[in-house]
Amino acid sequence: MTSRGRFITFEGPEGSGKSTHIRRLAARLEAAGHKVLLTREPGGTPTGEAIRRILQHDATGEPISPEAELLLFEASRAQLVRHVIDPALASGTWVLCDRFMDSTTAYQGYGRGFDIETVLDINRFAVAGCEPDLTLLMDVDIRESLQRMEGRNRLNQTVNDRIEREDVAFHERVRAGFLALSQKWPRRIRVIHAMRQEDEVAASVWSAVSGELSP
Ligand code: Z5A
Repeated sequence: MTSRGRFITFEGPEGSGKSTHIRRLAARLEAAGHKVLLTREPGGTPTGEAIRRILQHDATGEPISPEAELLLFEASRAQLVRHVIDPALASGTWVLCDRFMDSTTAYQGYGRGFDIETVLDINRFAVAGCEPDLTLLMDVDIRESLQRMEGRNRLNQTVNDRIEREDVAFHERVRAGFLALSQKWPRRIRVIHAMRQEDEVAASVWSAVSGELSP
């Protein structure tokens, strides 16, 4: 019988290096002989990617209410879990996901101000027991996060999306929210200090993964 794969999520403020380090970890796990699937939220399925376009750029031209925003993130997640993550884990694949349920608690709960227990309940409904084995919280201060996003936008000639345009106080609440979650679930959520050189951060990511999950 195939043993179940492992489920690892990356969380943190924008520009904290999630995409960079998820790719590095995938390469290292593959080199160690694991089958790895990389995915992201919102997105990762055709339905989820359509939801992502609506969420990031007000694609309909109509302002999105905070309630609709919360439910759209959860709808993308419900689809991703059932169509991608659960089947992959069942076939023994390691799943690495760029953002997952803790982002909703941090952004819509702590950031927008929805009741945290309500957000946690809706998360539970969406994931139906498919919770991460390990979450790497890439922590950077918000000034650094905003500087990195500016640098990335200059390089790629892109502009900030709808949520990135929120004010500094919003992003500070989100960061504090992530840190509060890491205190609530210290075994699952490991804080990685992501303001160091990229190689040092990658070493901490690997040490958390290999120590916790013995790849
Ligand atoms: N959102 C939500 O509100 N609720 C939810 O439930 C979910 C999401 C799931 C998704 O954005 C948005 O949706 C996000 C939260 C919200 N919005 N905000 N704001 P996304 O997926 O498009 O993007 P992101 O998750 O915010 O991250 P990002 O922009 O892709 O950044 P990143 O992946 O964390 O970082 P990166 O791309 O690896 O690196 C960013 C830059 O920093 C890049 O130029 C790197 O070369 C540089 N970098 C990386 N590491 C370092 C180090 N160590 N030193 C210096 N520079 C570095």
